[in-house]
Amino acid sequence: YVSLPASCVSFKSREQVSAAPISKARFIGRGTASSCPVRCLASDTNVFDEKSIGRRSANYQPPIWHFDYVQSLGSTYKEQTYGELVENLKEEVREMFKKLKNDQLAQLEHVDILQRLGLSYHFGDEIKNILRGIFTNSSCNNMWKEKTLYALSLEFRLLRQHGYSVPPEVFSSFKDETGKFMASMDDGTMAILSLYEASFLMTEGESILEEARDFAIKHLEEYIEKNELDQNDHLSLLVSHALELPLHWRMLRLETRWFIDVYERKTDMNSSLLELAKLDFNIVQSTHQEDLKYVSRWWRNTGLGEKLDFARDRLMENFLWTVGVVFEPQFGYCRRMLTKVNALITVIDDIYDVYGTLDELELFTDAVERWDMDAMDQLPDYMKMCFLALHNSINDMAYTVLKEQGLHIVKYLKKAWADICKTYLQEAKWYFSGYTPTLQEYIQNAWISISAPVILVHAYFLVTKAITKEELDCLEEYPSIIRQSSIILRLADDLGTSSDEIKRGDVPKSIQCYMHEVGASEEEARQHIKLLINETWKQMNEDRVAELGFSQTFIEIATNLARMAQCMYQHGDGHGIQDRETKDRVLSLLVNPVPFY
Ligand code: LA6
Ligand code: MN
Ligand code: MN
Ligand code: MN
Ligand code: MN
Repeated sequence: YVSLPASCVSFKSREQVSAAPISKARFIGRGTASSCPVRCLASDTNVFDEKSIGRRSANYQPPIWHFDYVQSLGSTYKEQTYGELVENLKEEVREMFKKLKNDQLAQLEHVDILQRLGLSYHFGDEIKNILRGIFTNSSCNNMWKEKTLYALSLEFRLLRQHGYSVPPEVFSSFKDETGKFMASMDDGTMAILSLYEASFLMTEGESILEEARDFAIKHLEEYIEKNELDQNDHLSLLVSHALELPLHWRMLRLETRWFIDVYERKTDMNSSLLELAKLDFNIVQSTHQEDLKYVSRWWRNTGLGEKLDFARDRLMENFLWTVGVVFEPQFGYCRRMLTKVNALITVIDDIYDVYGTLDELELFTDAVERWDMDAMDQLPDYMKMCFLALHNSINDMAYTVLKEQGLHIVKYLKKAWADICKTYLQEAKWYFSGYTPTLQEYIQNAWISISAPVILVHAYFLVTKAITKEELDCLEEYPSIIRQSSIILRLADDLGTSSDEIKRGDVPKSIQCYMHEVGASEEEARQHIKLLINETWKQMNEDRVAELGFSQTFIEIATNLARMAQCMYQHGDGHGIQDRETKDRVLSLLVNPVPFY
């Protein structure tokens, strides 16, 4: 079963043993690298114990993206080479803005297209000015009534997206005497599509937007039915894409990659805009590749992928999460550090969910809470590695903030890790005692155990230039926007992963808790969870506007995490299972440049 002496000889030969398909036995020898014979005896007894422990296994597949492959990535689209061309094209776009000065609708469409082509981050000031002007004009002169459904919906969506509070009543004029939305042939499908996308900016209690959404969905579904045969119709393409997931919920980079292809086929497209979009996408991709290569070296140096064979080794997928959360080239450091955070979370989650015994998990939780080297002594070897990797990586990030901003933030980071470990432990206890919590009890714990709070606390420090005391106090209590983002991530994850989790043995997830609590079928429970995701988005939309204390960057990051969750779990477990949609996404976002011809 396991070649015992090997674990006593030297670290090196233990690694060789590891190459054999006896993965789980790898950490059986508790001795250190150069153990003496006495330690060997100790190992002997441990092997005996180990066999009776009966650890679970998730049978995760080894990574499909190998180190050498990742290191070989390199695109020719370097910023230096294309800098001048990009600058000229950007200047052209600014000229377009000027030409549209007297046409509000055209301005809004221009902003929308820039956003969808992934270019809006270059034109932050221009866009801000345009929207401010339009908002002032519409609200001061109460111009809402004068607009077509198409124009109003587009304006409503863009203004709310950028933090303006536009009242939902602006849509009142599109309802008849009985309070129903009017379907008018003149409005057309483009208008209904525009209304549909706008409705996802709704906050709680805005029933008019709820009606608008139901109305739009019904009409768009009819449109698709009628046009089923016409696969090449531009509008059908847009409509079916929108029905799959609304724009407001979509991962930005993937949407950009998709929209570049759609825009190219549009008959009245602007070729400079298209060229800029493609160039920019490829340049951004090349900076992502450098970030990826850096973290891939870091990951290999930790040795965790190799040593902790029971855990998911998913560096590429962890990086994809990060790109979903923050893609702009200037946030490379943040991307690199957040990928480390994700990789550590993924491994630690598997320790708690799959491999660890309850006793071990108690010890690990205690060590993280104490954040103390001495607490490490009590841990089994496999946990020692993980603990020290965590400790080193996180302290390293804190060191950078100390160096650059003079702020001592270890306290905040370690609290986030202690919080997640405590909730992991709670789930393990529930699992081992066979307890099924109520849905509410479950969520109260699980919004933390999904790791979004850890990710977002780190993200805050990685992107905030001027950290304030108020924000720090707020952060410690996890502000609402963090909570909403976490709940969406949790629920989306449960929809995508719980079937496999229950099969291998794991705590009941939201779906099972709800089924148990109200006696619902699995399908009903899934519908209920989807409904909760909808509700949570409403609160998130409110927080996006209300929590002005946080920077726009941070608010976008929190929103993007929820978007990324819906992307990753759109077709099942996209994080654990590498070779389906996730693989195609990695290829199109991180590997292949957009072709020019
Ligand atoms: C999902 O795994 C997982 F690993 C996460 C930590 C989700 C988000 C991951 C990032 C951003 P699983 P559990 C790296 O479905 O056990 O096992 O909480 O999470 O359901
Ligand atoms: Mn492995
Ligand atoms: Mn898990
Ligand atoms: Mn877990
Ligand atoms: Mn899960």
